[in-house]
Amino acid sequence: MSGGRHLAKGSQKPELPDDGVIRLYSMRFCPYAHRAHLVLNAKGIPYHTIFINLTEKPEWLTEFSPLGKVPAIQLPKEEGNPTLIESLIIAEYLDEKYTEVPLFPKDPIKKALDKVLIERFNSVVSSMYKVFLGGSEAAPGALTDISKGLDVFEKELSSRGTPYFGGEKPGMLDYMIWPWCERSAMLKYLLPDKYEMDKDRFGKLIQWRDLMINDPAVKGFYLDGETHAKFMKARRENVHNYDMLVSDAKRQRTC
Ligand SMILES: N[C@@H](CCC(=O)N[C@@H](CS)C(=O)NCC(=O)O)C(=O)O
Repeated sequence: MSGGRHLAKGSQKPELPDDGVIRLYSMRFCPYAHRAHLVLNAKGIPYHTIFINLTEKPEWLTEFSPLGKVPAIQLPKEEGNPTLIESLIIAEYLDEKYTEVPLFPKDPIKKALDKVLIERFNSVVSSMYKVFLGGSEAAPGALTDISKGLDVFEKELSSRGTPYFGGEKPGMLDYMIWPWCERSAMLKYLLPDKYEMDKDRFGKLIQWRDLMINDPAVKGFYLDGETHAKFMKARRENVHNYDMLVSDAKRQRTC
């Protein structure tokens, strides 16, 4: 909707067609917004994306996202044209509303246990960000904490005996943890010793990662580790290069 550019302070509220299509307020490098893109893509739900500059937020953002965060989705087909925030709430709403491609297990206990695992993944996320933002010297022990956190998921995948947490196809747990798993490929570029996952310790997760990269929903919003690292390195210097991909594409077109 915004041509891939992130709308900032002073920008006009985007004019949207009266087509009843969901609008997703996003930021290209936000892992939480990434979750919403994955669910929408996996379910084949059409949507318009409005990318937001989160350091210079447009004045109108809070009309759609009261806390000024992404993701937020606007639902023109629902009574009163409501918006939803919080990636997990958005994901669960979409799963309940669009049932053709179910992502959470139907069985309430299985669903609840998957939600527990999504919650437990948060500790992996916080350790990852310590390294992403500060490097391993700035966060001693963080790499060990990431591995310890991932042990739980390696064990879980092994005991399920299926290629994905969701079974033969990715399910909600797969998609909810993927944004950070995709970003873990940054470690190779952010750490001096070209970090790679231990193949013996994380054999199942490595196979899972290779399958996930080829999943159509993932492919639809995928960025490689080098690109994520480029954004993150700038962020370390307090530069938020939101339009990095837009400018890259423009440069490619003009040369
Ligand atoms: N718990 C929220 C987290 C969303 C979040 O923190 N998004 C960040 C971008 S990755 C954001 O909008 N930050 C802007 C701000 O906090 O002002 C979710 O799951 O959706």
